[in-house]
Amino acid sequence: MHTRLFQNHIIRREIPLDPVWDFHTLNSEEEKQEEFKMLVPSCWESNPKLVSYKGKAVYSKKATFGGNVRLVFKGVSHTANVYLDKKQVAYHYNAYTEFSVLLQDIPYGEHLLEVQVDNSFHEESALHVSNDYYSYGGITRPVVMEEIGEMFIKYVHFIPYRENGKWFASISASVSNLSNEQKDVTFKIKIGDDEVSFADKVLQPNYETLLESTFEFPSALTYTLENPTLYKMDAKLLYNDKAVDDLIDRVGFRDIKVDGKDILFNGQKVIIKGVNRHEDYAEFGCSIPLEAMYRDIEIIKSLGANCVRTSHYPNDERFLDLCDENGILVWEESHARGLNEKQMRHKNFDKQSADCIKEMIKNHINHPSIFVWGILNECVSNTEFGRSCYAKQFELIKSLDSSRPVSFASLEAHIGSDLCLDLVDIVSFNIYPFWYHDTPVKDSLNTLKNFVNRTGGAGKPILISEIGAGAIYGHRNNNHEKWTEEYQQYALTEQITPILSDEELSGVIIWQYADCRVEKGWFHGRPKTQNNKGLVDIYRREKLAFHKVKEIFHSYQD
Ligand code: ADA
Repeated sequence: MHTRLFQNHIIRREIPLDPVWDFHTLNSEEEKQEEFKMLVPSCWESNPKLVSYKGKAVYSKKATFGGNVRLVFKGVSHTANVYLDKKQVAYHYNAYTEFSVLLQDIPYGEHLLEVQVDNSFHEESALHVSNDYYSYGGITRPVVMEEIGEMFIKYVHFIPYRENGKWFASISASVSNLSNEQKDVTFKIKIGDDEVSFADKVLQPNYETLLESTFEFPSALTYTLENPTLYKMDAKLLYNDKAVDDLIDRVGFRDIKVDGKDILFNGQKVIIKGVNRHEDYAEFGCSIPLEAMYRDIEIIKSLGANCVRTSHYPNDERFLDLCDENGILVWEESHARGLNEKQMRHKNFDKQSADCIKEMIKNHINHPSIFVWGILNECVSNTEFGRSCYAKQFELIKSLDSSRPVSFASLEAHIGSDLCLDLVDIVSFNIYPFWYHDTPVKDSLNTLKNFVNRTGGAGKPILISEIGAGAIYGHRNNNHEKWTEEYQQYALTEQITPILSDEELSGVIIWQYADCRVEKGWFHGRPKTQNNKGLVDIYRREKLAFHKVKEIFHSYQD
């Protein structure tokens, strides 16, 4: 099952897991209910009998294997308990980040793998709450089982930087020795025509060793948005001169900087022309087939956009691979949307947020398309308590990756009171003139800029991280009424033109690319229980505004 757009391993063997699993729902007494055959990956809502099912269910599958095995779950929505032969081997919370389980010294034979999944808004859940998007259920992203020997490569992180016109990279890798013996190994990494190595490393028994160094890559070509040059980063672990494990990822040599009010990509000022995109595609929900991801990228490119914001959670890695390949910049966001102070004081908020950030960065740090890390969309950024949460999370991000700017999309209502603008590298606000209010756009922008210039955000790039208007696909008339396609087209024209022509701003990310399903409690103001502010609808049918935005985006070249 492909978890990426390229082969991740040649030496490490993958144990195939058939895509159809046994499946049954559980009632509140955890008693077995109806049985189904369920496809993995998919959302259980794709099954007409489960289209709005909130609750628990169990996936089960028999597989034959033995020895050391690594199970990788790319995304289970949203609370997972994993069992092997009825014994719990893993727990994970959050639909949008990858987790893995290492099973050691398993006797060879047929084993029963079970995954209990819960998508209800249970009391332990601080981030998945009733919201203006839908928390689907199931094993929604690929699952892989890998055969592991005595030693294996956990990760290889690659941070490129340029010095005196030459490309270098700081590389940190983690290698695990599962045996009871000390092992002398060599760790080699090939990137394009260049090969670097960590020679003669001693791995202590039952221990994870971190390897860190910086290397020059003399033959590396720069990754640009026009020409997104990608390299396979092929890491091999050698023992007694024999390769015992490998890990293949893809990287690009590019740098991102903030310089005064500008965002610089390889030293060039870049103006963001983007769309916010939920992982939601009609009947497939958040488990979007690769073909549909590919189509989304092609539609977004045709719009003339150069950026996608993964509102409001980390995305499927295959989508990020498509962004890398197409030179589409990515604002990747940790999972949270519009939480109030009570929700941010939830007993699990800190841990679940930190886990999401760690897993997002650990698994996605090598994607050259990711230019900024975002957190806590429209949460409480105007109280001291709220500020302490933002500060903690930004500190964590900087400790994991200091090579990228950080930001958060602040609530329009916090213009005048936001306390967190000194914490960010890029100031970002969501504003909705011509939708939630009819203030002229220029006035909204001036109010925003005047406020930012009085805060710790002064002198930093300013991004309009959301702006937009609703339209029900096919609802058309010239009465200039909200919800018509004509009004959305008019509003977006009025909204984005002044932003893109404003030298003091670094661009706009339109809310949103496509309509998406929302939780049933959000029916009010959400016709069809959908957020209808998409430029295309859930089937990617273009609304009038799509064509207007296309015209405007194409008319603004950097
Ligand atoms: C907010 C929020 C989005 C969506 C949008 C809207 O800014 O960040 O998730 O809810 O508003 O449609 O109102």
